[in-house]
Amino acid sequence: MEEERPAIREFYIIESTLREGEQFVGASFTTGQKIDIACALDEFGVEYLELTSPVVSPRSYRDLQMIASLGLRARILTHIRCNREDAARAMEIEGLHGIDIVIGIGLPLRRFSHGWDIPQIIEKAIEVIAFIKEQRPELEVRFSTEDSFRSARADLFQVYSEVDKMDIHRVGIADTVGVATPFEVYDLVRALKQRVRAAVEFHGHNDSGCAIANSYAALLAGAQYVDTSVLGIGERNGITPLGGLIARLYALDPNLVRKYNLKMLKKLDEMVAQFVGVDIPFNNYITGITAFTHKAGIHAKAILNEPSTYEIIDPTEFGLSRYISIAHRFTGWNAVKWRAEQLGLHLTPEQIREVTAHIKALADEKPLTLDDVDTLLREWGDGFHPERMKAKRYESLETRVPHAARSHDH
Ligand code: HCA
Ligand code: CU
Repeated sequence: MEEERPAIREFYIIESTLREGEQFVGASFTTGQKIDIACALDEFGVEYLELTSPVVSPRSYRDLQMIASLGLRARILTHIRCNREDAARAMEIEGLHGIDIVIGIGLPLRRFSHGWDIPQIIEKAIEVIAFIKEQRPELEVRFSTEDSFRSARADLFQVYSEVDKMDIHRVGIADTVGVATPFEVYDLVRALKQRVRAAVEFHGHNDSGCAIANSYAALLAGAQYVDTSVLGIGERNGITPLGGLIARLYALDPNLVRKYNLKMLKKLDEMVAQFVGVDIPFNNYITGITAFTHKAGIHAKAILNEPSTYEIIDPTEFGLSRYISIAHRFTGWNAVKWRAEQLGLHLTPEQIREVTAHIKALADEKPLTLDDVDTLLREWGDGFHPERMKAKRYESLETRVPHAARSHDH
């Protein structure tokens, strides 16, 4: 019998680097940077770009208009509060494809933010949605509730059922504070899908490290839209990172993400990291410097024979390469042999064994670099052995000390 696979078929990425990402503390994108990000994301192939509300500032308005006029393949959305004024401003934008409306329905927000009760929220939502549908019926409309996981379910379902009657495109649930677990997300999406005709979108923050797993759970439960940002930038420690979601989906089935231009991911991560003044984390999904680095001799041996032994993601699909770290005490014969071959050296099995033992012993004494190992391999290839090499290293160290510094000693 065929194994039953979780069903994720059609899904779309709503890329929010230019909205949620702008709320990251380090972000203050210039118009040029926004265009660069939008074009790169478009080339990557995300289906939607969500941009900051035109109400935020005059430049936000101009930039939204500018990006909506670029004629990108990605559909352009903007994100507004649930009121007529915001909706009216958004509808002035030519080339816009949709409006994402958000409102908080949890008690704290009702009490400390807008102050409306549930019937008032429903009334307001219906008014704003009707306004948009009347003025710009071609626009996609999404209605979402902030902090959905700390809102009472009865309230949530009441609000969603009412707005769903307006025949909107999507309803969104947002884990605004990053408190939800994958099980809760799965459960809520399932329950919501039974109550609405609209497609479901998930937006998840990463405060407790569940953003990717939560987005994945949402998709498994039948959500079709997931919000991401490049490197996950957003409020506090951000939301589901684009690369992390891609990694997660690739791990389920590479065909799910081959609709995207995967080789662009590195460039995207680098670009946004630079614009917001951070480094790509060393352990980042796919693009982190150590993401495809193998160290232990046993791993290296298996990887050299068959990469899938210790890799669920093929780096070459992302235009990246794996790296086998050999300059340490865990190193092994196979990895050292592989490196010697890479360097075009012809060492006998005996020599490989000797040099491997030597690398291990040296690594116990001090940290080694790949350069050190390469030098050793070359010297071994030339017929050197440890004692003669010691002398040689000493010599080369000497010659590296600048003359002026040496003359000082006299
Ligand atoms: C916020 C709003 C939001 C909105 C999410 C959405 C959130 O910045 O507080 O529109 O679905 O996380 O609730 O980003
Ligand atoms: Cu958010």
